Amino acid sequence: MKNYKRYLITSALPYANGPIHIGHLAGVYIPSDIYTRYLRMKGVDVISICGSDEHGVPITLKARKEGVNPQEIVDRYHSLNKKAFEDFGIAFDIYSRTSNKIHFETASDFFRTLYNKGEFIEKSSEQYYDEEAGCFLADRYIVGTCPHCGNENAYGDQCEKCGTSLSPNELINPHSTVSGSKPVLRETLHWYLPLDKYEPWLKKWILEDHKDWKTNVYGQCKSWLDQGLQPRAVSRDLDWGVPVPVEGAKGKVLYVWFDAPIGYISATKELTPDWEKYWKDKDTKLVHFIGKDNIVFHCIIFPAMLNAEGSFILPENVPANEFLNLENDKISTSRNWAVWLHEYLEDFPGKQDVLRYSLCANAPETKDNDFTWKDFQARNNNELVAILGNFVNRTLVLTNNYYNGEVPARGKTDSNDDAALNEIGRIKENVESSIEAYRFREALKEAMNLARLGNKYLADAEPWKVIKTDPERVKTIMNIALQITANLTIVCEPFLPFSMDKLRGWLNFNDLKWSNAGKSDLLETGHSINKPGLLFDKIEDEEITRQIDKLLATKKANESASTKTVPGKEPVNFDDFSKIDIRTATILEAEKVPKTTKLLKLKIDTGLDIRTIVSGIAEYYEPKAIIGKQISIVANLEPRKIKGIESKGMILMAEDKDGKLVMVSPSGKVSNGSMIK
Ligand code: B3M
Ligand code: ZN
Repeated sequence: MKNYKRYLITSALPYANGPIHIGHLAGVYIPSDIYTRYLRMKGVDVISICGSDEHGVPITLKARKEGVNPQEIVDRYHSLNKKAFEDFGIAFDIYSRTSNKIHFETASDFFRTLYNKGEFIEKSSEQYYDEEAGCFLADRYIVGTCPHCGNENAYGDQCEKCGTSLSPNELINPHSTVSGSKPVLRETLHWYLPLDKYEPWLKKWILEDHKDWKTNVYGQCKSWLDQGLQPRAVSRDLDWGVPVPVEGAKGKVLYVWFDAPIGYISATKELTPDWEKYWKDKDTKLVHFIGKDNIVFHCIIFPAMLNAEGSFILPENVPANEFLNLENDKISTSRNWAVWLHEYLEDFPGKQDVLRYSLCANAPETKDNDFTWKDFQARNNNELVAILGNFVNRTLVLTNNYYNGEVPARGKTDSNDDAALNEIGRIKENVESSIEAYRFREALKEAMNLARLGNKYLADAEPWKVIKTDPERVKTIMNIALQITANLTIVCEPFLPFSMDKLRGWLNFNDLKWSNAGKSDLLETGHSINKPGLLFDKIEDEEITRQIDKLLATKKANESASTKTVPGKEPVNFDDFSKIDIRTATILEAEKVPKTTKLLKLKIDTGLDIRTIVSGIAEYYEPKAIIGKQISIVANLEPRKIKGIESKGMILMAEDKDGKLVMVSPSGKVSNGSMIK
């Protein structure tokens, strides 16, 4: 394996069009944070880059929806998200934004370099145009039916149902999301990156040289490359974004997926004047942390751009995660189906590590996974409290009780002691190799094994019993338990930084070097520790029920919002209204109309007469069940022949949102023929 001089870690730049939720954390930012913290503890040169993606249709659509300027949207969410990451201890060296001047310059320079090298194809073509709104329809401005899976809400750039990347011309029955109108075709000029030209190079670079990439990442790349690459437009007709920096490009901006990854470069420039050593020296290891929907952009398009430019390094790895669901349903910003970081902190103040822990333990590393509040509670109560918290607490409390907080000397060790001490080193190595292989769930499990080891060691050695018979021996036991505790503050640090910081405070131990992990003499004899507090506390059922109820309320609100209430009708005057003869009646007989599925033939008593009405309710009512039922009818509707039967009048029905019909009946008994007015 190559020895790198430095590391450049990037995490996908979230769109500044909504707050950060647990799906973002689990998929991208917790893994990148663990990796970065681990490298920092190793003392290597590492920088971690992130920021807001402030361009593209996701931003302008949100602004349009709220009737505000896009700038207002990105300002709002940039500060909210920056704070959320800080609150959760995500270890970026910079959280920049793509609306910065330095980014405009960097992205324009990049485009111009490629343009001057003749790397683009300049092509005029017909594209969909919304005549009502007066704009071209790219990406999410246009929806239609996916030609691959039939999803009726596929976007112009991607079908979110089957994951296929699309262009607007492939959509069946396309319509504008701006005005809803049917678009027309209009001629427009754009610049294309000829991905087909890079195909042979990409095939070798990914399929041969990067067989080590995660199978989900490698698989997606392979399927793209197998299908064959096409030139891809890198400009758009929009007024929000980085203007295309060449003559004759008025009203055109860079495609957001062209400018956003360059955002990693501009953020590095903003961070340090020494930025080139991170981006242009082959001894830098570049790692992109992303979610699976970003794979093609980071593994194919951006590398092709970097390759075309010529002076930059390429990613060494792109450890993309799959998606996290919430309580069995896809996380969705528009349906408010998410746990938002800022709301979590209001409900669970100070419990950042509990969320970090449960998201990492359950991370969607190889397949989509589900976050449930019950699992969250169990992870806290059965693992953090019962395993880690319990071990640390026993060790620190006993040390305070027996030795007034001073680390006792370790005497002669027995074979159990030696086994435990050896195990510390083995666990450290396992955590390390798992992190380096981007297997963070496994790494966390190993780190927790150190606390498990501690618990087992204490349970076997029983210092609380031995203290009565052999107090000298207890000194050795407690010394070893304390060394395990000190090791925990190192190996658990990447996962649980807030709690380990607390623990180091109680231990009076601050030597946070990864190379210290595995050692059995981190705390010297006579070293003083402080009085501990509780590392974790139990989460009660009520707190979990409250969160589940909150989600149920969201589900309800979504259901009623999706009810399409028919718009109100034009007013009518009272005279017109009173022309309609609405009255009560009783069903005397009911039978299905032969050879139909929907119709019932009803004999009814209207108080005026006994007559026949044919009604389309057979799908909802059994004939037998409605005999004797009192209903409401329009008695003076002109008679009509339905399936050869003369129907005199109409039964009043309420039509539910799903089209289901329910008969309108008086709520108390009245005589047949009573007027309804
Ligand atoms: N803004 C897409 C996303 O949030 C995106 C990533 C850009 S990384 C250069 O899914
Ligand atoms: Zn599809």
